[in-house]
Amino acid sequence: MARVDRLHIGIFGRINAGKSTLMNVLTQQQTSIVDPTPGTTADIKAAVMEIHSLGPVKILDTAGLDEGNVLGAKKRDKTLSALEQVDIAVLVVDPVQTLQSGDLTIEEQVANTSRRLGQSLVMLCNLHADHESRLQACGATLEQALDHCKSALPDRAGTPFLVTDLTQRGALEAVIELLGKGRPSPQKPVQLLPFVGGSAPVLLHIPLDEESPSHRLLRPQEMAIEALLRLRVPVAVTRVDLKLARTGNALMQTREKDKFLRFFNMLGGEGGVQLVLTDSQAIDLMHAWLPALVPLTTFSVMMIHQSCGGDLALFAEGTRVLGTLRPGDRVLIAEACNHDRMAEDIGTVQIPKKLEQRIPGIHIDHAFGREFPDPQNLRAYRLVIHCGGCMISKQQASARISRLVEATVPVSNYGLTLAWLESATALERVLRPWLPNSSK
Ligand SMILES: Nc1nc2c(ncn2[C@@H]2O[C@H](COP(=O)(O)OP(=O)(O)O)[C@@H](O)[C@H]2O)c(=O)[nH]1
Ligand SMILES: [Mg+2]
Repeated sequence: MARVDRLHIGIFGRINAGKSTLMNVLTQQQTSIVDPTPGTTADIKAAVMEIHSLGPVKILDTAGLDEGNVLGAKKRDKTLSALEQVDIAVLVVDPVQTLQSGDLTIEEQVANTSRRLGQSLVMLCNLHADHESRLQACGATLEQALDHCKSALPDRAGTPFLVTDLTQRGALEAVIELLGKGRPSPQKPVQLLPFVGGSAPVLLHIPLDEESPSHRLLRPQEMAIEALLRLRVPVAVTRVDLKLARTGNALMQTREKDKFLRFFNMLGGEGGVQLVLTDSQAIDLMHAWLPALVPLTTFSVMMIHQSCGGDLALFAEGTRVLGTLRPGDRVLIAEACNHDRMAEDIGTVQIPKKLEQRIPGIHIDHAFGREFPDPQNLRAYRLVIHCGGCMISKQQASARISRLVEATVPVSNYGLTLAWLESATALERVLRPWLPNSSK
């Protein structure tokens, strides 16, 4: 995944607050149409760019949240789902407009949602050219108007705040400074194999097959080798012939097993090898061959751990729910990309077929691409099984997790579900190195 990790900045507020003006100031061009006609910004406008002090960013300009008609309601839904996916929410207000309306519903909705999702929030009070005369007309001072706006913030003192006229010189610098104050603190990168260290060897089991491309290993295999070398942990690599190991011929099976165990014992065996990391398709053999106390996990769990930001426990808990499903229970399989589906597609064919075999009468729905139910509709499901999510941004993934957590619906993913379908005890074993204190 050579995707740039962009900071997502969303611009929210009422009609005519100056959201599109802000977008254009930031992008320094006419990205969005600016006009006093309500509803000018019809859909979400996105711009990607580099801001010197912030790095790569994606900026989203949204429609006014106070548009009243049917189309307005549709735009509002899109705007609110954009709000779930930002790192920084910029709440733009025209303080005079806000004061005149005497209402803060929109501002409170943005501020509270963003706080609930743990995002950064900043407020930009945008002074239009005629703000003084409009203030006079309603007999208020600017301070009173600003105070009124700030009262929508759950954390008044802690929310970065800027008063500016976006059409004036210096506005861009001031806005960038505001965004810098709102910038979330960088997350610590997730270690690939956080529990590995010291001088005992790690044994990688990589069963190449006919389809394996020559001259290179798969990305997770390369990643593991590189991470271990950086840690100066000795790495040993071997390959079992899966076909021979699975023939009905006991002699051949024993030979493959003995060959593998000889190598394992040469490295120090049980107590000497700190971890065996295998391709998931060989988990049945490794689980059966290796003594029960030898730590064993798979490349696939390693990747899941990293892609979910280290929060494997959530997915482990969700996967255990598979064992409690009953006929009539509803499961949602969610696939974030819309790729061409092959005959043996994992999400639409393989997993449903295996689940229906194991739990006859189970009810399976699908969600593809961008569609993902809101918390209210999620509650119909006992479990959501999500794809690896390689096509969605970190922000989209965490927005989905937030919805699941809010709906209190457990979540698993393709890799862990397939492992559970293979063997529930093997699944617990491959999770253990990552979650040593887990209940099972
Ligand atoms: N003088 C001045 N006018 C502004 C400012 N921001 C917005 N406007 C005007 O307010 C109207 C609505 O602005 P727009 O950015 O389209 O608002 P949006 O609906 O929030 O996207 C336009 O006529 C803008 O020219 C500002 O900072 N200063
Ligand atoms: Mg607009």
